[in-house]
Amino acid sequence: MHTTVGIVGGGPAGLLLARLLRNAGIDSVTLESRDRAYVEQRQRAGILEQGTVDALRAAGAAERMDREGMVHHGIELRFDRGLHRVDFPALTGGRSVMVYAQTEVVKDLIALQLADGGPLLFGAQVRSVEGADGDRPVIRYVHEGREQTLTCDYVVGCDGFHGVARNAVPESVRTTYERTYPYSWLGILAEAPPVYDELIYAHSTRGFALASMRSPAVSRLYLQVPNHTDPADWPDERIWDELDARFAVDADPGWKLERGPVSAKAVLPMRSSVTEPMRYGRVFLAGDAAHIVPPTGAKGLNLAASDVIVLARALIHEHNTGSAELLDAYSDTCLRRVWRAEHFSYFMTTTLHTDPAQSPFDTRLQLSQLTRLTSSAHAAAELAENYTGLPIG
Ligand code: FAS
Ligand code: PHB
Repeated sequence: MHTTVGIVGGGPAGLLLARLLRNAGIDSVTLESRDRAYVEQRQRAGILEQGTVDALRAAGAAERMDREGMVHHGIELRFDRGLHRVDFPALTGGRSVMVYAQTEVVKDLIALQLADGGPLLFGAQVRSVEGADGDRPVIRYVHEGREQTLTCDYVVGCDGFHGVARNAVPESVRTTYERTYPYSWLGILAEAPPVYDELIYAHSTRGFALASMRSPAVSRLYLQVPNHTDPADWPDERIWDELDARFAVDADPGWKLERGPVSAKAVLPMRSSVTEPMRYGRVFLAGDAAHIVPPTGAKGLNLAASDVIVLARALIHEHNTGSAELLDAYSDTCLRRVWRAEHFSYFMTTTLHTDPAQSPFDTRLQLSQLTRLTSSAHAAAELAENYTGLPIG
């Protein structure tokens, strides 16, 4: 089989790219190793930047998002037992974010792809991507028990941090920059109505906590835990008690979360990672296949989206004009934005989390930074601009 663009991975990056190419009349084949149910229920991100929302709308993939998503015009920061709101539109000239889970974005894109897009194969395990420096790179994969090959004009690795497409970039030209963090997140999904209107990010000497949501009836909550924490050591009541303790503020001593049955519980390690370059010959990397951010800045899913928005623009330009100039600029164009998001995610993570080894001096620096963020419009604007998303491309 041959296709113009072979896409490895059917997560948000691969699915959005397939949609953008289909709308421009460019054929693709998407190979996803897992089954549809697994991909659609995998709990991950919850916040869409303005640019991601705009791209989903332009791609005709936003009808349910616009009906069920929740537009948020700010977040609340809690620290030193006080609370402060960051007003996005006032600080960014009108930008906001959309609360709409990655699971729902993936469901919407899969439904569209199966309805009228190019082939989307589930249970297709890609073994290797070969011939990146030739004219016809080849994807080798196993599907329905049989070894298969897909020849392509271009291959895009959208197969995440544990994917294989990255290996198509020879080690001799590939550099990976990374950082790990001395803590993780314990995340829960609870059938409990959020008692807050916007996301709450809390710094406390007990550790970080985040209150997010999936709907008016479902809460999504996270708390900082030591690395290698076993979720079984955190029964539901212990989680609720700890979250209440970390969100406590003097202005409202009775403030408590609404509790309810916990339907999902998992520990997520924190990692920053960037692989350069994001292109080698006719193979491109996008999303988590190229970079990872700690989720504190809500950038992971949105970086995946911005990569494929830039790449689709470049592939369409080449398809329509024969010029490869945007393809040649792809890696540098994306990496400028990737490193900006890496820094913002690092900043949010190290400012809001309590490193077990940090000194009281370090804690005073964090509180000084948080006070600056909530007392200076200039400092708050830098947070708001990064959180709602910097311009793409
Ligand atoms: P993905 O990893 O989503 O998709 C890659 C796809 O490729 C997967 O479906 C995989 O099955 C498939 N694949 C892998 N190897 C393959 C192979 N050899 N052959 C075929 N298919 C293959 N981001 C946030 O902004 N906020 C969050 O709260 C947040 N929470 C997260 C929690 C977890 C546990 C994880 C792992 C990530 C989280 N992220 C979060 C980041 C996450 O949302 C990613 O940024 C986003 O999924 C990136 O999308 P993709 O690049 O498409 O990669
Ligand atoms: C989420 O809703 O899952 C979420 C929101 C904001 C973050 C991270 C995760 O920074």
